[in-house]
Amino acid sequence: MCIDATMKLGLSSLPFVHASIEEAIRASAKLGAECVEIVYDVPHFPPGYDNRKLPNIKELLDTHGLQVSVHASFWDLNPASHHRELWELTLEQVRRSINACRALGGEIVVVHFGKCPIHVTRGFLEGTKRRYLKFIKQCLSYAQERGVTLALENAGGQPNIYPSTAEELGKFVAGLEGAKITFDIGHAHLAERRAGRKDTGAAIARSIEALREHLIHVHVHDNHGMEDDHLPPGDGDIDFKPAADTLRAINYDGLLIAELWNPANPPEAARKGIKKTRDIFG
Ligand SMILES: [Mn+2]
Repeated sequence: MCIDATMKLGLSSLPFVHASIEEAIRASAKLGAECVEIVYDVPHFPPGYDNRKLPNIKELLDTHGLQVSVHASFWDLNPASHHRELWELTLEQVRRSINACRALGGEIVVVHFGKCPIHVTRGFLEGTKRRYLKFIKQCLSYAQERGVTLALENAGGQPNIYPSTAEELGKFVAGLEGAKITFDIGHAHLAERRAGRKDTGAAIARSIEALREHLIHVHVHDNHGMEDDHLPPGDGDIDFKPAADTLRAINYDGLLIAELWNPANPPEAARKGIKKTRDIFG
Protein backbone atom coordinates (compact mmCIF):
# COMPACT_ATOMS: atom_id res chain seq x y z
CA MET A 1 0.00 0.00 0.00
CA CYS A 2 1.30 3.44 -0.88
CA ILE A 3 0.93 5.97 1.90
CA ASP A 4 1.82 9.57 1.17
CA ALA A 5 1.01 11.01 4.55
CA THR A 6 2.39 9.28 7.59
CA MET A 7 1.57 9.77 11.21
CA LYS A 8 4.35 10.30 13.73
CA LEU A 9 4.23 7.85 16.63
CA GLY A 10 5.29 8.92 20.08
CA LEU A 11 4.86 8.97 23.83
CA SER A 12 3.35 11.30 26.40
CA SER A 13 5.51 12.24 29.39
CA LEU A 14 2.49 11.33 31.55
CA PRO A 15 3.72 7.88 32.72
CA PHE A 16 7.22 9.05 33.67
CA VAL A 17 6.24 10.15 37.16
CA HIS A 18 9.48 9.01 38.82
CA ALA A 19 11.91 10.38 36.23
CA SER A 20 13.03 13.87 35.28
CA ILE A 21 11.63 15.33 32.07
CA GLU A 22 15.07 14.94 30.49
CA GLU A 23 15.11 11.23 31.40
CA ALA A 24 11.57 10.86 30.02
CA ILE A 25 12.65 12.41 26.71
CA ARG A 26 15.77 10.23 26.46
CA ALA A 27 13.78 7.10 27.32
CA SER A 28 11.20 7.96 24.65
CA ALA A 29 13.91 8.50 22.03
CA LYS A 30 15.53 5.20 22.98
CA LEU A 31 12.22 3.41 22.47
CA GLY A 32 12.04 4.80 18.94
CA ALA A 33 9.47 7.56 19.50
CA GLU A 34 9.30 10.12 16.69
CA CYS A 35 7.57 12.68 18.90
CA VAL A 36 6.79 13.35 22.55
CA GLU A 37 3.96 15.12 24.29
CA ILE A 38 5.11 17.18 27.23
CA VAL A 39 2.55 17.37 30.02
CA TYR A 40 2.98 20.89 31.35
CA ASP A 41 2.00 20.02 34.92
CA VAL A 42 3.33 18.22 37.99
CA PRO A 43 5.61 16.42 38.57
CA HIS A 44 7.88 17.90 35.87
CA PHE A 45 6.42 21.41 35.69
CA PRO A 46 5.26 22.45 39.17
CA PRO A 47 3.52 25.78 39.86
CA GLY A 48 5.97 28.63 39.38
CA TYR A 49 8.17 26.63 37.01
CA ASP A 50 10.65 28.94 35.32
CA ASN A 51 9.91 28.79 31.57
CA ARG A 52 13.41 30.17 30.90
CA LYS A 53 14.62 26.58 31.45
CA LEU A 54 12.64 25.39 28.41
CA PRO A 55 15.28 26.13 25.72
CA ASN A 56 17.48 23.41 27.24
CA ILE A 57 14.64 20.94 26.92
CA LYS A 58 14.08 22.07 23.32
CA GLU A 59 17.74 21.42 22.61
CA LEU A 60 17.42 17.89 23.97
CA LEU A 61 14.32 17.28 21.82
CA ASP A 62 16.15 18.62 18.76
CA THR A 63 19.20 16.46 19.49
CA HIS A 64 16.99 13.39 19.32
CA GLY A 65 15.01 14.67 16.34
CA LEU A 66 11.75 14.55 18.29
CA GLN A 67 8.70 16.57 17.34
CA VAL A 68 6.77 17.92 20.29
CA SER A 69 3.26 18.76 21.44
CA VAL A 70 2.22 20.11 24.84
CA HIS A 71 -0.62 18.93 27.04
CA ALA A 72 -1.81 21.97 28.99
CA SER A 73 -1.95 21.85 32.80
CA PHE A 74 -5.04 20.01 34.02
CA TRP A 75 -4.45 18.38 37.42
CA ASP A 76 -6.59 20.11 40.08
CA LEU A 77 -7.82 22.66 37.54
CA ASN A 78 -11.15 23.31 35.85
CA PRO A 79 -11.66 25.54 32.79
CA ALA A 80 -15.37 25.79 33.66
CA SER A 81 -15.01 26.40 37.39
CA HIS A 82 -17.68 28.47 39.15
CA HIS A 83 -14.92 29.80 41.40
CA ARG A 84 -13.62 32.85 39.60
CA GLU A 85 -10.15 32.42 41.15
CA LEU A 86 -9.88 28.80 40.02
CA TRP A 87 -11.18 29.68 36.55
CA GLU A 88 -8.55 32.42 36.28
CA LEU A 89 -5.78 30.19 37.64
CA THR A 90 -6.70 27.56 35.05
CA LEU A 91 -6.56 30.21 32.34
CA GLU A 92 -3.16 31.40 33.55
CA GLN A 93 -1.83 27.83 33.55
CA VAL A 94 -3.10 27.18 30.03
CA ARG A 95 -1.47 30.44 28.89
CA ARG A 96 1.79 29.26 30.45
CA SER A 97 1.35 25.93 28.66
CA ILE A 98 0.90 27.80 25.36
CA ASN A 99 4.09 29.77 26.03
CA ALA A 100 5.89 26.52 26.87
CA CYS A 101 4.73 24.95 23.62
CA ARG A 102 6.11 27.88 21.67
CA ALA A 103 9.40 27.78 23.57
CA LEU A 104 9.75 24.06 22.85
CA GLY A 105 9.09 24.52 19.14
CA GLY A 106 5.70 22.81 19.22
CA GLU A 107 2.54 23.75 17.36
CA ILE A 108 -0.23 22.02 19.30
CA VAL A 109 -1.51 22.47 22.84
CA VAL A 110 -4.02 19.93 24.12
CA VAL A 111 -6.74 21.43 26.32
CA HIS A 112 -9.16 19.54 28.53
CA PHE A 113 -12.93 19.72 28.96
CA GLY A 114 -14.79 21.51 31.73
CA LYS A 115 -16.09 19.83 34.88
CA CYS A 116 -19.47 20.42 36.49
CA PRO A 117 -19.53 19.31 40.12
CA ILE A 118 -23.33 19.17 40.45
CA HIS A 119 -24.76 18.68 37.00
CA VAL A 120 -27.99 17.35 38.53
CA THR A 121 -28.87 20.80 39.85
CA ARG A 122 -31.09 22.64 37.40
CA GLY A 123 -29.24 25.31 35.46
CA PHE A 124 -25.81 24.41 36.73
CA LEU A 125 -24.58 22.59 33.63
CA GLU A 126 -25.59 25.64 31.56
CA GLY A 127 -23.24 27.74 33.68
CA THR A 128 -20.47 25.21 33.10
CA LYS A 129 -21.01 25.44 29.34
CA ARG A 130 -21.05 29.24 29.40
CA ARG A 131 -17.83 29.47 31.42
CA TYR A 132 -16.09 26.83 29.27
CA LEU A 133 -16.93 28.74 26.09
CA LYS A 134 -15.62 31.97 27.60
CA PHE A 135 -12.47 30.15 28.70
CA ILE A 136 -11.74 28.65 25.29
CA LYS A 137 -12.35 31.95 23.50
CA GLN A 138 -9.74 33.62 25.70
CA CYS A 139 -7.26 30.76 25.15
CA LEU A 140 -7.86 30.82 21.39
CA SER A 141 -6.92 34.46 20.94
CA TYR A 142 -3.88 34.02 23.19
CA ALA A 143 -2.75 30.93 21.23
CA GLN A 144 -3.37 32.49 17.83
CA GLU A 145 -1.25 35.51 18.70
CA ARG A 146 1.59 33.10 19.45
CA GLY A 147 1.21 30.83 16.45
CA VAL A 148 0.02 27.87 18.51
CA THR A 149 -3.08 25.76 17.79
CA LEU A 150 -5.49 24.66 20.50
CA ALA A 151 -6.63 21.05 20.19
CA LEU A 152 -9.57 20.35 22.50
CA GLU A 153 -9.90 16.79 23.74
CA ASN A 154 -13.00 14.58 23.76
CA ALA A 155 -13.97 13.08 27.12
CA GLY A 156 -15.48 9.76 28.17
CA GLY A 157 -19.17 10.65 27.94
CA GLN A 158 -19.62 11.50 31.63
CA PRO A 159 -22.73 13.60 32.40
CA ASN A 160 -20.72 16.02 34.56
CA ILE A 161 -18.23 16.88 31.81
CA TYR A 162 -18.54 19.37 28.92
CA PRO A 163 -17.95 18.74 26.08
CA SER A 164 -18.34 15.11 27.05
CA THR A 165 -18.43 13.14 23.79
CA ALA A 166 -16.70 13.41 20.44
CA GLU A 167 -20.01 14.48 18.90
CA GLU A 168 -20.56 17.23 21.46
CA LEU A 169 -16.96 18.38 21.00
CA GLY A 170 -17.47 18.47 17.23
CA LYS A 171 -20.47 20.78 17.64
CA PHE A 172 -18.53 22.96 20.07
CA VAL A 173 -15.50 23.51 17.82
CA ALA A 174 -17.62 23.95 14.68
CA GLY A 175 -18.70 27.33 16.03
CA LEU A 176 -15.23 28.49 17.00
CA GLU A 177 -12.77 29.87 14.47
CA GLY A 178 -9.37 28.22 14.92
CA ALA A 179 -10.36 25.59 17.48
CA LYS A 180 -9.21 22.07 16.59
CA ILE A 181 -9.60 18.58 18.05
CA THR A 182 -7.44 16.04 19.84
CA PHE A 183 -9.21 12.73 19.28
CA ASP A 184 -8.65 10.47 22.30
CA ILE A 185 -9.47 6.88 21.32
CA GLY A 186 -9.56 5.58 24.91
CA HIS A 187 -12.04 8.28 25.93
CA ALA A 188 -14.15 7.65 22.82
CA HIS A 189 -14.39 3.96 23.80
CA LEU A 190 -15.59 4.90 27.30
CA ALA A 191 -18.19 7.26 25.84
CA GLU A 192 -19.52 4.59 23.47
CA ARG A 193 -19.73 2.05 26.31
CA ARG A 194 -21.51 4.58 28.53
CA ALA A 195 -23.98 5.03 25.66
CA GLY A 196 -24.63 1.28 25.76
CA ARG A 197 -22.59 0.12 22.78
CA LYS A 198 -20.67 -3.13 23.17
CA ASP A 199 -18.57 -3.24 20.00
CA THR A 200 -17.21 0.27 19.75
CA GLY A 201 -14.52 -0.02 17.08
CA ALA A 202 -16.71 0.98 14.14
CA ALA A 203 -18.39 3.80 16.08
CA ILE A 204 -14.99 5.24 17.06
CA ALA A 205 -13.90 5.09 13.42
CA ARG A 206 -17.11 6.90 12.35
CA SER A 207 -16.40 9.65 14.91
CA ILE A 208 -12.90 10.13 13.50
CA GLU A 209 -14.33 10.35 10.00
CA ALA A 210 -17.02 12.82 11.12
CA LEU A 211 -14.46 15.07 12.84
CA ARG A 212 -11.72 14.83 10.21
CA GLU A 213 -12.04 18.49 9.24
CA HIS A 214 -11.09 19.57 12.79
CA LEU A 215 -8.85 16.65 13.77
CA ILE A 216 -5.18 17.58 14.21
CA HIS A 217 -3.97 15.37 17.05
CA VAL A 218 -4.58 11.84 18.40
CA HIS A 219 -4.21 10.15 21.80
CA VAL A 220 -4.07 6.36 22.04
CA HIS A 221 -4.56 4.19 25.12
CA ASP A 222 -6.71 1.23 26.15
CA ASN A 223 -9.25 0.43 28.86
CA HIS A 224 -12.06 -2.03 29.67
CA GLY A 225 -14.89 0.39 29.02
CA MET A 226 -15.36 1.23 32.71
CA GLU A 227 -12.44 3.31 33.97
CA ASP A 228 -10.05 5.65 32.18
CA ASP A 229 -7.13 3.25 32.73
CA HIS A 230 -4.68 4.54 30.08
CA LEU A 231 -3.33 1.03 29.38
CA PRO A 232 -1.07 0.01 26.50
CA PRO A 233 -3.17 -0.86 23.41
CA GLY A 234 -4.16 -4.51 23.65
CA ASP A 235 -4.36 -4.59 27.45
CA GLY A 236 -8.00 -3.46 27.44
CA ASP A 237 -10.83 -4.38 25.10
CA ILE A 238 -10.69 -1.68 22.41
CA ASP A 239 -10.68 -2.84 18.81
CA PHE A 240 -8.23 -0.30 17.36
CA LYS A 241 -8.21 -1.59 13.82
CA PRO A 242 -11.16 0.44 12.46
CA ALA A 243 -9.67 3.63 13.95
CA ALA A 244 -6.24 2.85 12.49
CA ASP A 245 -7.75 2.10 9.07
CA THR A 246 -9.74 5.35 9.14
CA LEU A 247 -6.72 7.44 10.15
CA ARG A 248 -4.83 5.97 7.19
CA ALA A 249 -7.82 6.46 4.88
CA ILE A 250 -8.06 10.17 5.72
CA ASN A 251 -4.27 10.50 5.34
CA TYR A 252 -3.85 11.62 8.92
CA ASP A 253 -0.27 12.92 9.09
CA GLY A 254 -0.19 14.45 12.57
CA LEU A 255 1.16 13.11 15.85
CA LEU A 256 -0.19 9.94 17.41
CA ILE A 257 0.59 9.97 21.11
CA ALA A 258 0.45 6.85 23.30
CA GLU A 259 -0.79 8.30 26.58
CA LEU A 260 -0.07 5.71 29.24
CA TRP A 261 -0.40 5.41 32.98
CA ASN A 262 1.22 2.83 35.23
CA PRO A 263 2.97 4.39 38.25
CA ALA A 264 4.08 0.91 39.41
CA ASN A 265 6.17 0.41 36.29
CA PRO A 266 6.42 3.43 33.95
CA PRO A 267 9.28 2.04 31.80
CA GLU A 268 7.28 -1.10 31.06
CA ALA A 269 4.13 0.90 30.23
CA ALA A 270 6.15 3.08 27.85
CA ARG A 271 7.96 0.16 26.21
CA LYS A 272 4.84 -1.94 25.72
CA GLY A 273 2.69 1.07 24.84
CA ILE A 274 4.82 2.29 21.98
CA LYS A 275 5.44 -1.21 20.66
CA LYS A 276 1.71 -1.99 20.52
CA THR A 277 0.94 1.43 19.09
CA ARG A 278 3.48 0.79 16.33
CA ASP A 279 2.05 -2.69 15.65
CA ILE A 280 -1.44 -1.25 15.20
CA PHE A 281 -0.89 2.18 13.65
CA GLY A 282 2.59 1.99 12.14
MN1 LIG B 1 -5.91 12.05 26.28
